Order: sequence, then structure tokens, then C-alpha cells
Amino acid sequence: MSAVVCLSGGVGGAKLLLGLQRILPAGELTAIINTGDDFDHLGLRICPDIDTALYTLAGLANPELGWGRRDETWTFMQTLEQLGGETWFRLGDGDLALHIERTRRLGDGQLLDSITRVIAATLGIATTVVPMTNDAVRTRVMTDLGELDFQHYFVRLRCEPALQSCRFVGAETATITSAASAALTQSPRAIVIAPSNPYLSIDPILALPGMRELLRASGAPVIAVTPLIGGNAVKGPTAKIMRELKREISPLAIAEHYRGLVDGFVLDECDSALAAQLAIPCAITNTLMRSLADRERVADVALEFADSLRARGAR
Ligand code: FO1
Repeated sequence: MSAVVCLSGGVGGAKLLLGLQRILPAGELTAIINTGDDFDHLGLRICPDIDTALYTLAGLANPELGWGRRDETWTFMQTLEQLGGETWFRLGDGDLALHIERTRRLGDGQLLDSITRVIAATLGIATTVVPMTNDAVRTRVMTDLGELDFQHYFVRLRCEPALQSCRFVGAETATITSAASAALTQSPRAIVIAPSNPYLSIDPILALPGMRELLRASGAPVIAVTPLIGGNAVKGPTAKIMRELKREISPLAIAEHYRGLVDGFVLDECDSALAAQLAIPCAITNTLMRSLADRERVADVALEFADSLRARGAR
């Protein structure tokens, strides 16, 4: 019982993944990553949340954007623009190599989990980075403009259409990757739900048949880290989406969303007054992860909290 499993989406979740990777011994973290954002673009398979996890864990992430690579050049995009091509989804020159290589391997019949494993090893990443499934699951959002593909809504339209609901096409018949199931069944020390968007990034993972059951049967404390600080998302559209979905914009609504699944909730210190209203135990810390030290601190608080829940018999 030593490994830690973290369920994560892209930018926000990857910060916590990096904190966990830095405080845990090499090889003791498995990251189960949302693939509902994946799509085919310019003939390439793009897996944004996997890419963000890989770049972040390898120390290659673009610090300003959160996605893509640091020190990136954009000759391909500029040339594509001159040619009148589609440039709403920006692919940097270095990043492009990852999508081309992944697409080539998929074309050769390799599966997404083994491709991700090879790339993570090449990048020297100590964490086991696992797509939630090898099957196609595609997030589609119903908005006031009708139903849209996820990246069309998220990047092309900058989340401007009002969200009404989400569905994860293909999830009902998708199979959880074997490395993800193995990590959840080999008596993990803790399962952490990263501060990713619950509706867009974590729900696709939870929608896979058997996932909720595996989490509950793992015997490990399951804890979630709030993606909301004082009624605002650190980055991204979580608060806007909650308003549109007519949820209270509060960590309490996030905890409620995970009710029956999580044993504990990590609140930001500026929301500490809410602790008394939570039906489950909570830990309180500054959850804003600006520096590397912040990422390590939040990771540390999350794991200590999980350990204390286990010791208390809460799991
Ligand atoms: N996000 C953007 O807001 N604009 C982009 O042009 C963009 C390009 C991109 C390329 C590769 C990649 O792996 C991710 C990229 N993202 C971009 C991020 C991404 O699509 C979203 O942040 C996630 O899907 C939400 O988790």
C-alpha cells in the first residue's frame, strides 16, 4: 500500500500532479487522465489533457499558457495562417511533433495507453500517466448555440456559449485502461481528485462503466481538492459553467457533486467558514498553486489528510 492515484484533467490538475510527483518516491504516482477532450484536428489526434500532464511532469510546460511547451516557436501556425488554413487551435512547432508521432503510432495499431507510456518514458517522467480509456470518448456540450464538440466550445468559442449540459459520447461502452484499473485495485494509499473542472474534466472519467465502483472498492480514502477559491475558479470556466448549470458557485456545490464518492474535501483557507457546512471531513490550506513550493504543499496536505482519514477509520 504505497501508490497514490490521481484523477486529473488538464492545466489545474497537472499542477497538483507535479506536486505529488515531487513529494512521492519515483514510480508511486499513477495519473488517470481525462480523454473526453481528445479530438482529430488537421489530420492529427490531439489529446490535450494527456499532453498537459506529460509536459508538466517533464518540466516542459509553457508557464504562461499552462498547455503546450515552453520556449515554443510558431512557424507552422504562421505559415498555415498565410495559406488560409485553420488556426483557431494553436499547435506549436515542438508540440506538433508529439501529435504527429502519436497519430503515426495510432495508425500503426498501437493503443493510446502504450503510446503514452512510451512517450512518458522518453521524457523521463517518473509518474505512470494513463489515459482513462483507449476507446473514443468525446465530450459534447449542449449550449444556447446547440450541441458543440468540446474543443469548438472551449477553444474556438472561448467557452462563450451558455452551457446547458454535457454528454460523453462513447463512455457507456468504453473500457477503463488496464493500468488504471490495476492502480485502483492494488490497495492504493490514497485517491486524489485533482482541482480540475468537475463537469468537463472529472465527470468523463467517472462516466466510464465501473469507475465509481473501482474507486469505492479500492479501500483507499478518496479526497477531492477544490477547484474554487472564494467563489472563483483559479483558471478556466468552472465558475461560469456552475452559474449556467444553476449551481451555487461554491465549494459546497462541488463537494455535493462528489457526494457518495469522496471521503474528504480540501477547501481553500479563504473558504474555511464553509467547513462547518460540509457533511464530510475537510482539510484547509492555501490551494492556489503558483510556485513549485505551492504545488508540493497542496500535495502534501492532500496526502496527510488522506492518511489521517484512513487512521481515523473514515475509510
Ligand atoms: N487551449 C487554448 O485555449 N487555445 C489553444 O489554441 C490550445 C491549443 C492546444 C494545443 C495542444 C494541446 O495539447 C492543448 C491545447 N490547448 C489550447 C489546451 C486545451 O485544449 C484545453 O485547455 C483543454 O482541452 C481543457 O482541459
